[in-house]
Amino acid sequence: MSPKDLAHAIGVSESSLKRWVDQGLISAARTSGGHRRIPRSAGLAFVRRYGYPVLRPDLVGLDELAGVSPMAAEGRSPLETALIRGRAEEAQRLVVGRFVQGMPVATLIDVDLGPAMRSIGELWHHGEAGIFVEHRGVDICTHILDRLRDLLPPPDPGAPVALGGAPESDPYTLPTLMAATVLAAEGWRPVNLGAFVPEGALARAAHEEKPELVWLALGAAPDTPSLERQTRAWLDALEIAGVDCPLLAGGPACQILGRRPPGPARFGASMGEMADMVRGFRAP
Ligand code: B12
Repeated sequence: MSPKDLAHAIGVSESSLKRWVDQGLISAARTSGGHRRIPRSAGLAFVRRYGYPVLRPDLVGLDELAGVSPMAAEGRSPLETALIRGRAEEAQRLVVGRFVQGMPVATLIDVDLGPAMRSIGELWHHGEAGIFVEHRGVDICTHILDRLRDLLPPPDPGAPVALGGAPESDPYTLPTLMAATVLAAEGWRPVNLGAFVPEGALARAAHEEKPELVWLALGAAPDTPSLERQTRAWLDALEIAGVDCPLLAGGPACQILGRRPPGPARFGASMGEMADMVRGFRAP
């Protein structure tokens, strides 16, 4: 199957689908021309694993599942539609419903919330008509992530501390909140400093909290040098604070620039990758 066919079949954007392939969530091969091709079995394994409804079975050779949902014509998942239309309760019901069914928090973010926010960005390109939709979408997502945190077991008294946020010039609040939520789900005690964190504040917080992991959510970086500068500034701040622990960086800026943060910082392309990595840092 092509990413386009599978995307349309399950009602998500083609760019989301390609990203999941690149993140390793769906196995795929490349044609000699470099195009991604998804074996039907791998596509179905993904659909079954994450519980996606097949809205256009005809596109993926499942003609026995007759019936075409109107959602497929719009090409949007129910969560995207709820977020775009500002239906906060419905968006929350969809996400919490999948959480209760057992979907890991990292997966919920990688395959549901993240793509829905990216598609809001793609849809409106910050045009005047869309700015309120974007801000409202951020608020709804924030509320949903807070709700997920409430539904998770509280951290053990001895849970390791993870500290993180976004760089000083970075206004993006969701990537760092997503990271905090996933770390909480993994049994850590996250201390989220949010957006716009000055390096001095990071150093002080690190000195006080003695984290075993620091995350850096890179939401905005106009170019690769600034991505590197932001990351090095955080590495320096941790050194000044005398804190020697892994710095795990990732976020929209890395995705947009197609770059990893430099050197000693570890990179996570998705929340799933982050969850896998932190399990290796320590088994809380
Ligand atoms: C919401 C939003 C805003 C809001 C943010 C509000 C808030 N409180 O956070 C505001 C209004 C501030 C904003 C402003 C701007 N924005 Co904006 N924004 C977005 C939007 C729609 C969502 C961002 C978001 O929350 N992403 C969170 C998730 C969804 O990102 P993700 O990459 O999918 O995350 C995955 C991985 O990266 C990883 N990950 C994420 N975080 C982390 C952290 C760690 C530690 C790890 C390991 C992994 C990891 O896991 C995630 C899940 O799979 C994006 C669209 C997009 N593509 O993200 C545009 C987008 C980033 N913005 C864009 C632009 C152009 C702007 C402005 C320049 C607009 C303007 N003209 O003013 C300004 C610049 C602000 C600045 N100073 O830099 C462009 C960037 C284009 C480019 N090539 O650079 C985008 C891509 C929209 C678009 N398609 O045009 N924005």
